[in-house]
Parts: sequence; C-alpha cells; structure tokens
Amino acid sequence: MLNLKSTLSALWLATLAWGTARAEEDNVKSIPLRTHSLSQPYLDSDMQSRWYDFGGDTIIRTDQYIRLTSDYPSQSGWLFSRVPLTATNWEVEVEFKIHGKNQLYGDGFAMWITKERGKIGPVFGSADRFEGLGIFFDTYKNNRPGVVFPYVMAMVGDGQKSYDKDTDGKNSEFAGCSARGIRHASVPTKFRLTYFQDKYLKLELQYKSEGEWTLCFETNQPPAIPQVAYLGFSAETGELSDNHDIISIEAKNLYHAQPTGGKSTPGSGRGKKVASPKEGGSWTWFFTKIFLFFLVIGGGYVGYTAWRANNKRSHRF
Ligand SMILES: [Ca+2]
Repeated sequence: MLNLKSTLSALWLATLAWGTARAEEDNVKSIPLRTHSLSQPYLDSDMQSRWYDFGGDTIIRTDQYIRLTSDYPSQSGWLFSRVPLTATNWEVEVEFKIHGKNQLYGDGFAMWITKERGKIGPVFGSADRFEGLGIFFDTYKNNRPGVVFPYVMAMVGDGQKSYDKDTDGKNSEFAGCSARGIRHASVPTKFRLTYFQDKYLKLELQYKSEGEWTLCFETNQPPAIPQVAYLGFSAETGELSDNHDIISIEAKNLYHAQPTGGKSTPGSGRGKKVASPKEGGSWTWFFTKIFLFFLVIGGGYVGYTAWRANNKRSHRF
C-alpha cells in the first residue's frame, strides 16, 4: 500500500515536471508579421511590393520566385524590407533555392538584419562593414581548409569589422555549420532563424528531408540587434554563377504568454514605431476624399444654381 502510494506520488511529480517543461515551451506564442513576410505573387497590381523593395539584378517571377542573381557571371541583387523589424523577439522562416547548370558554382546568398538596407557591395552583394547580423550561405570555398562547403555562417557586424572573402570570413565567424546538399536538394530548402533577446539565437535548416530540421547553431548569448534594423537578402556571382532564389518569407513576432492566462504582451519595444507606407498613404487618401467630397458638393451646387437660373430664364420666356 505504502509502495503504491510512493509510486503514485513519484508518477505525479514526474507528470508535474513534464507539465512545467511543456508549459515553458507552450508559453511561446507567435503573431505573423505581415510587414516582413512575402509570398507569391510578391507584387501588388502596380508591380510594387508594399513591404519589400528590391534592386540590382533581382528579378521576380510572380508565380515562382524572387531571383537575387541568375546563373550568369558578375550579378548582384538584393531584396530589403521597407520598414524596420521592431519586434523584440522574432522568427524568420525562409524557403530558398540555390541551383544552376554548372559543375562549378558560386558565390552564395545572405540574409541580413542590419541598420543599412539595399547597399550594394562585396559581401554576397551587400555592403561591407555593416552593422547588425548577417547569415551567409556560402557555396564557394575560397580558402578554408578542412571545412565542407556549402557553409552557413553568421557574422555580427559593428560597422567597423570587415568580411574577408578570401578566407570565407573565418576570422569574423560568430557561428556556423556545413550543409552539404543544401544546393540542388531533393526537398524544398528552408532555414528558420529564431531570436529571443538576451536568451538565444538559433538557426535551423531543412534540406535533408521534408519536415526534418537540422540544427545549424544555437547560442544562449545572442548578439544585440541595432535599434533600427531591416530584414534583407542579397546574392552575388563572380566568375562562377548560380541562381539564388527566395521563394517565400514568413516572419513572426514571438512572445511569452502570461502564465496566468492573462492578456498577452507581444514585445515590440526595440525601436520606435515607424509609420507604414499604407498609413502614410491612407492620410493622403483621406485628404483626397475630403477634397473630392467638397468638389462634388461644390460642383453639385454650381450645377444646381445654373439649372435654376436656366429654369427661371426658360420660365420667363
Ligand atoms: Ca566563399
């Protein structure tokens, strides 16, 4: 009897512990960040994207991809969010595709969370001495003995530090992993970057089989992200080339739900709130509507007066 009782209480404790662990995990909630997500057809009716801007050699096929570089030499293209990422904690999941017809290929593409946006340069098509976080999908091994390529690497820039292409950024590596098979994979290739301020930064990759996420790196000492930072992508080809495609971007705001079941508090405190293009546009639209309204009223009044005058005249004659 005593035995059964202690077994039961041990079981109960185990259940409790498991429940607490589960609750920790379950406490992380997410809200889609429409401002930083992008999917087909990518463009609005005016052939612009409301939330993303692109340039360089980037081309868009609305039913397929955003191609940062095509499989030709000396290309460089970029895609950047128009508004900064203001969420304190976030997750970005991106489907991409690196492919080409050549035996030798390069150079790779980058994801950015940086103060700068759309500045062309030598680091996978973007400016060097950046401030913020860069994740590089390096497909061409310039010089890094003993390392299997493609190599995925994070670099934290302070605005001074330079990326050394000749050594594939070895000296400025924050974290990284080899990902053989990420190019021409048999499944859709994806990466998922999760950032929790002061808690962790984690990069996972999907390229081996669908639904299987391989941990590239995880650190509980995440870098500080600049107050105002844009989410972007860029790619570059040199003598060797490849298609570097972004298929979709899914961004989420992460937050801890209150354990009491109270109101949730999605963090958005890092930067100042920035008015979206839509908000700017809606004010213009508001004044346009007021103007149109008075124009119609005014026009109607003038028309009516003229009609009355006419009528009076016709009555007179
Ligand atoms: Ca390289």
